[in-house]
Amino acid sequence: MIPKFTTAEKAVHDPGDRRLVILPAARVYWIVAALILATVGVAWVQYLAYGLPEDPSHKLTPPGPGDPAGFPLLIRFTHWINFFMLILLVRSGLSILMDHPRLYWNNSCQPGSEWLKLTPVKVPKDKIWTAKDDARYISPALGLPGYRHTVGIARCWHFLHVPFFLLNGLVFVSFLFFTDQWKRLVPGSWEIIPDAWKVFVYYSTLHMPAEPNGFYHYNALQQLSYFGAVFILPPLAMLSGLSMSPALENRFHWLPKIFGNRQGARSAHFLVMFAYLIFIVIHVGMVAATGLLRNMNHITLGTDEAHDPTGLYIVIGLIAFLVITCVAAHWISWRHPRTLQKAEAWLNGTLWRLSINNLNPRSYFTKEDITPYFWPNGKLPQSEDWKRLAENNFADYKLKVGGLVDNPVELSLQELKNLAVEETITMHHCIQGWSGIAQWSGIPLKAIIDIVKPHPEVTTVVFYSFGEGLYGGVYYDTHTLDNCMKPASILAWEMNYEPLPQVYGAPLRLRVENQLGYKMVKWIRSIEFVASHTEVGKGYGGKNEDDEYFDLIANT
Ligand SMILES: Nc1nc2c(c(=O)[nH]1)N[C@H]1C(S)=C(S)[C@@H](COP(=O)(O)O)O[C@H]1N2
Ligand SMILES: [Mo]
Repeated sequence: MIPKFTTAEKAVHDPGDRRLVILPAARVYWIVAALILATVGVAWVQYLAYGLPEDPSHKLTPPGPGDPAGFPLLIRFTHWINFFMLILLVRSGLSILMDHPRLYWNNSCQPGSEWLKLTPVKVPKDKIWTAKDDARYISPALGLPGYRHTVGIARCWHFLHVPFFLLNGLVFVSFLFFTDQWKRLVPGSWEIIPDAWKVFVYYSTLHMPAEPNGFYHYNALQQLSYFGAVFILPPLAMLSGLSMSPALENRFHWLPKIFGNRQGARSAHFLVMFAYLIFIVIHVGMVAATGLLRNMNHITLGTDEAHDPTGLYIVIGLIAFLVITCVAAHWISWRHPRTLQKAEAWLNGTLWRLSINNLNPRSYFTKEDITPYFWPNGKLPQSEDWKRLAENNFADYKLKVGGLVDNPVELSLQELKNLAVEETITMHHCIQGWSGIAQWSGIPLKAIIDIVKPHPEVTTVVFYSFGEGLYGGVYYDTHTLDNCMKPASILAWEMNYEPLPQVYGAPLRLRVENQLGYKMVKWIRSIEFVASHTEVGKGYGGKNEDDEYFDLIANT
């Protein structure tokens, strides 16, 4: 089922160059080698020098009255729901990742400073290379929805799953603690650590320790890894995910610092995904190797039958259903993306509007934090009027402000500068995943609003660009009047103490800090006050919202 791309869409989504590469920085090889040596290497040394340790599984006593036995229906059910959603989250996450296929531990995102590259491209120095140029193709067999530059649709899938994933996890964990089931996962003593090591020495030297019946017990290493998958990875996924939100980063500057910085959080989010993949591979492998039929019966029917194949058949059925779900998701992505976008707006758009969209950004960064690199994005305007104005250094530029206002105005750059100035140093968060910190100086939107006096029915401010969108047509975006009134919402003419360069949006560009980069229109031609964003363009709130299914509210 191949999507029906128009020629323009094909050029964006289905490029000729589809190479998938995985290029870790040299230091990553050293770290991985050191980790393997410190674990498997040490296990082998211990085995060769002292032989196999005593098998700690012998310590497991037969289950007593207060011990968990079997797998209640709710555990089995939430386990499989979790598996389904995890696969969809990983696949949509991969599509998001490939829109900026580089991972860093620094906020600057300077090409060359990555610890992992998923692109063979070296950023050219002799021409403008935008972050959008840099996006990579991923096969729809791996990514949801796959292809190149499909971050809007991928985010709909990713975020639509998050609330249900959390809810399912909450039900699972609450159930554990309402019953005796938590005893399976939560270690009773610190002895679990040396015991898990002993089990590890068995596995890594290719021996099998005695297998406890998982209906009642797990071995020490198994218990520790399940504990990690249930109690450690999910909070890390949540915190690193939240740390990428511009609204949260602007208000709670300590949040991304848990992971070093904002790009550290993005890298950690990726590493959590990677840890889950490794967990799934080992978990499934071990489950198959240690009594496939019995284990399948445990987790489907909840019975302890060693020879009945029913459980296995059910799991094969579940996996077939997962494949059908993935094909259906592919079909929805390309045939009904608007429905997906509306569902996302209905659920998460509402949640964010009621919560983090109300936060005020707090200034925090200083001159020292300004990053040496700042990815450019978008197409430089091709319009004759912009080029003519640029030739004259925008001396003849007039910003037109109108719509539902008492007092429409046209203001030159000098007139704007005489009105009011606000300076900020902030982090830019592009939807693709990269960031950068810069100083901006310009007029607070509040000062313009005070002059034009919007009518009471105005809820939304539209910013039109001289430039065009990805598929042609005027680039524009909208912001709520509330967000325009916030601190650090400015029309900037200065970047890093220099006049705003052309690539970065001269003569004026928007900064509205709690939102993602695509809402910060560059090369601004005019401003219009309207009653609703639905009256403009296709009605979804901006050029990218109209054409690429981006969120109207971009707090995450
Ligand atoms: N007119 C216009 N403004 C635009 C864009 C664009 O394509 N056209 N791209 C947006 C996106 S996606 C981002 S991330 C920022 C990039 O700003 P920068 O070039 O200063 O990094 O500009 C935003 N403003
Ligand atoms: Mo962006």
